[in-house]
Amino acid sequence: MAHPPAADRSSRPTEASPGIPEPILLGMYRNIYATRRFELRCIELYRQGMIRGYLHPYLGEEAVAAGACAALRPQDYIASTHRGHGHCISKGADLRLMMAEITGKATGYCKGRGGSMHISSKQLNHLGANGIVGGGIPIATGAGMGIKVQQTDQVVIAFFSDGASNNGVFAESLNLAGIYQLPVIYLLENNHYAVSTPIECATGCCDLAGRGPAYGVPGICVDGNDAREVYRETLQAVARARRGEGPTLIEASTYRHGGHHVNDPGLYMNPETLAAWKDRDPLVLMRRALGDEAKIRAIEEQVEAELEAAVTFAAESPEPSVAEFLAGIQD
Ligand SMILES: Cc1ncc(C[n+]2csc(CCOP(=O)(O)OP(=O)(O)O)c2C)c(N)n1
Ligand SMILES: [Mg+2]
Repeated sequence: MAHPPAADRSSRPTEASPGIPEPILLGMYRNIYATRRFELRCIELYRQGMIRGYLHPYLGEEAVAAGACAALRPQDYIASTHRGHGHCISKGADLRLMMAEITGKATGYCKGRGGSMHISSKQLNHLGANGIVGGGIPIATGAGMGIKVQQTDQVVIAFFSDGASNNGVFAESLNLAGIYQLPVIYLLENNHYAVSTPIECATGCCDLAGRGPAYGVPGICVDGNDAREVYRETLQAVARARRGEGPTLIEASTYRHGGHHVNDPGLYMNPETLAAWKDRDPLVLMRRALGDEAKIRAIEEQVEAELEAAVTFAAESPEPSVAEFLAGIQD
């Protein structure tokens, strides 16, 4: 099944980065690189048995979270998915607490109870990754309603993918957000697959951004492999939301670099299509856009040090006690 590489659907040129301050560009590169390296390390740890359960890599999609979260302030919220490591890192997570959580340790973000698919953090205003496909969409919508009632200028990003956009909660949430003009950015990461089902087999109309106007919500299509484009469009959507002008649906076109989860070889993916997308690797695009080798190397060295510290922290952290598992549960 052939899917056009993102460039073909891009709504604007991506060669330069006019108007984006260098600290933002460097920050986006840091988060793309940190996500890439964090996940590759997680896959190694998974093979060694240090990580158990499911692990859904975000490899190839990192620019979406990096670009979108760069448009947020710390007090803004996100809601995430089962493929959520990149959202968490780009929202400012401490790699040590993430690694401890994913390895099921008591020092993790959720005391080791959540694991890869259920990281949340009050401190980061991260409303949670979610093992229920589409589960984050109504949570983000509810947070948007809360912001509206409290009359702050915060915004929420709901990250989700193409499969989730076929769930009923997507339609219900957009409808509600359209009625109440909620400050929510619905960020649809179209990686063209739900497990092994290509998007063409799951919907009669692949223009997913086009679903927004049906609810009075502007729908925008961006190149999800280019963090700069995701950033620019999210920034505009965020500005509209802060002004009280309501929600936006952004469809970021991107592609997984492998199967659905760590144990899925993705044999159903067309190798030529995959190779075309890998030619537009978000990490390489961002590196090219920056061009400053010394600054790139400094970021990478810093991330490598943080990552090693995170692995050591997780390895040396205790398992949660049985008593701790029951704490916080009410009859
Ligand atoms: C409500 C619900 N239905 C089905 C599943 C099983 N499931 C897990 S991931 C997945 C595919 C999700 O596809 P998409 O929303 O495109 O996310 P992606 O994996 O591409 O990031 C499915 C069907 C689930 N976890 N929750
Ligand atoms: Mg998908």
